[in-house]
Amino acid sequence: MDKDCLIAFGSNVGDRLENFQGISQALFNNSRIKKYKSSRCIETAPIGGEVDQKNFLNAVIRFSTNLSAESLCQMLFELEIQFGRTRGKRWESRTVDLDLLLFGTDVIVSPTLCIPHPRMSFRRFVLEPAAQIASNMMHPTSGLTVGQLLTHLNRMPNRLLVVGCEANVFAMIGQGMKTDLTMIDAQTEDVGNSETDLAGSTCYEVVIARTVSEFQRWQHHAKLVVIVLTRQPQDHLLSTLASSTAGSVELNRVGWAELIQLATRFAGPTVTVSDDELACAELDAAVAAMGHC
Ligand code: PH2
Ligand code: MG
Ligand code: MG
Repeated sequence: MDKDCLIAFGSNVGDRLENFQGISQALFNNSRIKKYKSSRCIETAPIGGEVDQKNFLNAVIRFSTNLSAESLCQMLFELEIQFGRTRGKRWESRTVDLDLLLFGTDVIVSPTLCIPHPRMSFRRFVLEPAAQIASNMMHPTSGLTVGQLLTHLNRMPNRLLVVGCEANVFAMIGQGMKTDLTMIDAQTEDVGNSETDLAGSTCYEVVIARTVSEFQRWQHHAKLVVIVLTRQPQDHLLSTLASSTAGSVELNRVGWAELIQLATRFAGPTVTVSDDELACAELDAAVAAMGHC
């Protein structure tokens, strides 16, 4: 059975257009690839990585293939090398980056593969070209189509809905993020309150959901759900969480698991980080990647 596949192209080193045309030719001429279709190229500002990187040329390519996900990724990896890709630090400049975004509606998590691509659902430089050729393609973990994900990005207020141990989240986000953030209280604040103020602003609001009902109340008013997995032992986490909510809610293992599960199934983009220094850079990059309408 052929799979309907979506891949992302990115290049910010060398002749970017020549790189794109070379990759397009190679894929188009491959006998295992059928129904080749590509979006137009867009020029985008670099997200994450070193500050002095050049702009990217980004595009999205759709095709069907009878290759397995593993063989397809191996083939993309070899193409990257053929086009001069070298690998050093994460998010460094590259001649060609080819990421498998969607492989039918398969969800694959293995040591070598993560499909859907974990950051595709909030990256404007992926969703805008993808919507040109794959608006109706399903993103299996959010349950939204590519077109709906882009609409979500455009319509939702600049707000992060965070699930995680409140004390850790405050410490982590407060410490190291470069994004201009305002913390608001999930319990007392009204969902509609500041939405108009957030429109067109680069400032983001952060709401921490401590209970299932808080999550349910805020989930239709957030651009991105952030799941902060802590490295602390569960029991410690639960007691910190219980004390930080001042006895207002009963938190137990079941409640916590339910909250994480709900967040994971959010009908929109999610990002999962752990409570370490890398998380701030990851979240800053995620916010930057959502861009402006
Ligand atoms: N890819 C990255 C990191 N940052 N920024 C833009 N604009 N385009 C990309 O393709 C891109 C990026 C990691 O693969
Ligand atoms: Mg990439
Ligand atoms: Mg890559």
